[in-house]
Amino acid sequence: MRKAAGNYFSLGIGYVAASVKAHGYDVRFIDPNVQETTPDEMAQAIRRDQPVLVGISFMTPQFYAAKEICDVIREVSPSCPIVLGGAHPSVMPQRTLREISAADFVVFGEGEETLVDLLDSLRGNGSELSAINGLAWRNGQEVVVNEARAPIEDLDALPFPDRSLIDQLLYRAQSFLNCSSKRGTIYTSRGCPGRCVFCCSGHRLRSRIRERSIDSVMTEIDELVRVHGIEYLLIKDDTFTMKRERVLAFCEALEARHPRLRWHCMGRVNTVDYDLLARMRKAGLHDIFFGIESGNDEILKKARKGITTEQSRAAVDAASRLGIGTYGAFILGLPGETPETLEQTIRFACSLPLTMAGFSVLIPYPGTQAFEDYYQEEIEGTIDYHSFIASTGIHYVRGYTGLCGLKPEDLVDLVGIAQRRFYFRPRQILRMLHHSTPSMIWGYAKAFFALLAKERVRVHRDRRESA
Ligand code: B12
Ligand code: SF4
Repeated sequence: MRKAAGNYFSLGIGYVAASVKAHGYDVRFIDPNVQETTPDEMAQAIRRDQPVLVGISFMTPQFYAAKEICDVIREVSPSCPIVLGGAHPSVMPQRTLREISAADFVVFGEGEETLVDLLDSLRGNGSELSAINGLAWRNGQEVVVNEARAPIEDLDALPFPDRSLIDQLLYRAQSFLNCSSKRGTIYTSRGCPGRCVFCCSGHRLRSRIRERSIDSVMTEIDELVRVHGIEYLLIKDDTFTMKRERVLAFCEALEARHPRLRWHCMGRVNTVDYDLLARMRKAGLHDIFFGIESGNDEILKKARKGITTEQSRAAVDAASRLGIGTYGAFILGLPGETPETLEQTIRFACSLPLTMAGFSVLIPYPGTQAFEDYYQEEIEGTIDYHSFIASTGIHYVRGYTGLCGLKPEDLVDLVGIAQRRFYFRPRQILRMLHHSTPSMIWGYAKAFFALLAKERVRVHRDRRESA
């Protein structure tokens, strides 16, 4: 998983740490993913540092790891308050506190202000716990979920994410079309107005789009270039291209200040056209991510994606004509899928001039509409969070495979088949080579042989089964 997704410095933790530091608190940071810290080493760190509070950030697939860390901390330090934050606790604060008994608090939603309020309250010079918006806490046996905190309006007022917490060279953030190893990530806006059924940003984490000023963004980019030496910037906003005027202003400023910087962003096919992409290209855009999801317009409607296949084709064509690398993401097993619509999606992907494509099985993550639809009948406490990882998520596609008549394992197999049909084409290989640096070619070669090996295993298995 880490290899596939690359590893990222958590901007969320960076933001929260910067805010509490600005209020006079000291922060120590451990990232077990890149520092390979064992639970024992964490226990030692707690004993040594005697923190006034420990915070843990996690997404759903890391649920059990987070739970284990909480247990370790509780054992070493029975009275140290533990607070949980990040995507998973944010979308189910009450349930998280019930399921992780060693934790004391959940900060749900944006954490900068809530955590400062909590620290002040614990020190005895702040508000009562019940008055801190965005906080879930324990009142005896009861879990209390306070009112949500209003989204932070003035993002410029926040200090930049504290990247001094850890050696940034430990991170290898990926865009799949990396053009330099000296890369860094940034968030220039928060929120997404989308409503896609498979995504938390458009559902539980939903909030109006709020933007930082271009000046503030440029000052952070200056720091990334000067202090961290980055040559390739990954803009991780949910949809960077949502507002055309802002993208144009960004391009203007970036070109003037960092004409050699190359960058990647998350686009949306119905918000770009040839002219906009041409301007972005001129300002250094190297590659763009498009969530294309399906090759069938009815399925796109059911997924509430708000785009059409025609818009996807136009966007990918335009980017390709301009020499911008494109990564198209497709989901197999969306609500209402049939074997025919799945086939249409694979064909559609192969018909587009994409540099790369990724296929995954729909996983109804907590916080999404898909989760609520699938789990509406489930009883508390029966969710196995191990399964919320694409490659092992078989159980979680059952709700939808019932609709498309495919067995869950067939849907997983279909991901492999789609990848092979997409990548094992001479034209596709040439297209990728055209966009590659020597180190990327080595990476592609390894991925190519891995796919080939999987194909041999599959053919062998099919032969055995039919014998
Ligand atoms: C960048 C990113 C990644 C990166 C790295 C994440 C990281 N370390 O930060 C990578 C590529 C590794 C990644 C991987 C995955 N991701 Co991701 N990712 C994102 C993305 C696009 C941006 C995260 C970000 O930087 N946000 C900006 C910061 C400012 O916000 P934030 O992280 O939420 O932090 C704020 C609050 O949450 C809170 N907070 C956060 N941590 C803490 C800690 C404490 C103690 C406190 C008090 C507060 C607090 O305060 C912060 C500041 O306001 C989000 C989408 C999104 N809109 O957030 C998805 C998202 C978090 N990812 C998601 C998913 C599903 C995944 C994967 C499971 C996908 C997959 N199938 O492979 C994997 C999991 C990998 C794993 N190891 O298990 C889902 C989470 C769903 C869920 N229920 O958990 C999201 C929400 C996407 C979505 N829209 O559905 N992801
Ligand atoms: S998939 Fe993209 S457009 Fe849809 S809700 Fe999520 S972030 Fe927004």
